[in-house]
Amino acid sequence: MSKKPLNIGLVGYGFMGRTHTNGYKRVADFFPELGITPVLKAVCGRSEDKTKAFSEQWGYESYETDFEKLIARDDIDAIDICTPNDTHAPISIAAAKAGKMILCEKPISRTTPEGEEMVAAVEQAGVANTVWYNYRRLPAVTLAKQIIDSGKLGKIFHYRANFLQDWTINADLPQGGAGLWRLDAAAAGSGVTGDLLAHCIDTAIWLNGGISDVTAMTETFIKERMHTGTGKVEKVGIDDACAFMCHFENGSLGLFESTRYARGHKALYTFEINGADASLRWDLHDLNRLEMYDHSDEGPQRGWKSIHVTDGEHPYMDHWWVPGLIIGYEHSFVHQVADFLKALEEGKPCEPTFKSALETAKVCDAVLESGKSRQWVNV
Ligand code: SOE
Repeated sequence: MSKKPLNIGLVGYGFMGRTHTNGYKRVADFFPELGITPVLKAVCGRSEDKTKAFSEQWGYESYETDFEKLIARDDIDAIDICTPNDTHAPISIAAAKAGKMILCEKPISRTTPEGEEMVAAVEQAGVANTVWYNYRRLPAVTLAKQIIDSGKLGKIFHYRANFLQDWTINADLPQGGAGLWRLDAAAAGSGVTGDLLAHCIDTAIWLNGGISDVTAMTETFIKERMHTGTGKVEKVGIDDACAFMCHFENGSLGLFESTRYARGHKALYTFEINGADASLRWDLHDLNRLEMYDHSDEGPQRGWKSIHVTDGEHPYMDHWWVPGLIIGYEHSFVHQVADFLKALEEGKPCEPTFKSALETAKVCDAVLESGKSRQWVNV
C-alpha cells in the first residue's frame, strides 16, 4: 500500500534534532498501520558544514542555511523546530503564515505573550501544530493517565514532582552557544523553570488538571559567567534552581522542585500522585515501571507494587518487542511522531497543541514572578 508522504523540514541539528529525526526514521517500521509517512526532505542550520554533515549522516535529502528559504519551499509540508527557545516564535509564525504544519520543541516560548502570538498565528492559519512534551508518551506515564482517568485513585490530595540535574555546577561553564544557550536568559527565557519544570508541569496538568496559583522560590547560584557571544563576563539571568507549591483546580496540593545543582543527579524526573484510594509514582531512571499502591488490596498483602509496563496491553507496547522487553527514552519521540500522524489522519489535534502548551507557559511565568515577588501568584 503506498503511503501519503509528509515532507519534513527540520530546523536545528542538535540533541533534539537527533531525537526527532530518529522518531521520523523509526515510525513507519513500528507503526505500519499509519497511512502517512514522514520524509526527511531538508534540514536547516546556520553553519553550512555542520548542517550538511547532519543531513548526510541522518539521511536528509537536502539542506538549507536560512529558515525562511526552508519555509518558502513548496516541497516542505511540516516545519519541526529544534532550535533555542528565542527562535520558536519567529520560525513558528513564519511557518504558519506559509501554511506549514508545525512541530515545536518544548517549551513553546520564552514567555506567555510570545506563546500567545504563536497560538494566534497557528489558529489564524488553521495549520496542524504540536509541542514536543515527549515524556507523556512513555508507556508508564500514559498508563498513569489511564489509571487516573478511570477514577481508581479516588479524590486526589497531592501531586509532587522533581527534575534534578547537576551539569552546571562548574562556574567556568560559559553561557551561550551550542547546548549552553540554556544558561543564557536572552535565548532560553528562563533556567530550570522553562527547561525542566515545564516537563513536570505539562505532565501534571495532563494527569491532574489545571493549576490555579503558585508560590515559588528561585535561586541563581552562579551570578556571572563568560558569555560565548560577547566574550565578556556577564550577569547570569536564569534560575539555576526553583521550587514551588501550588493549588490544582481539583483542590489537590502540588509540590515541585528542579535544579541543575543536585550533585549526582543527571536527569532524575520523578512524580507521585496520592489519592484517597490509591497512589502512583514514576521515575525516569526506571522508565518502564509504574509503581502503584492500591488501598483496596487485601489487608496483609497490601503494599506498593511495581508494574513492568512492557506487556502488549500496555500503551504503545504492542508496537515493540515481546512482553517483558523494555524500551527507552528515544521511543517517546517515535510515539509522538506516530500520534501526530494518526491525529492528521483523523483530522484531530495532536496534544499538547500550541494552545494547550500555553497553559504550561502561564504556570512557568507565574512561578518566575512569584520567585521574584515572594508572593502567591494566580496563574
Ligand atoms: C536539559 O539538560 C535537557 O536536555 C532538557 O532540555 C530536556 O528537555 C530534558 O528532557 C532533558 O534535559
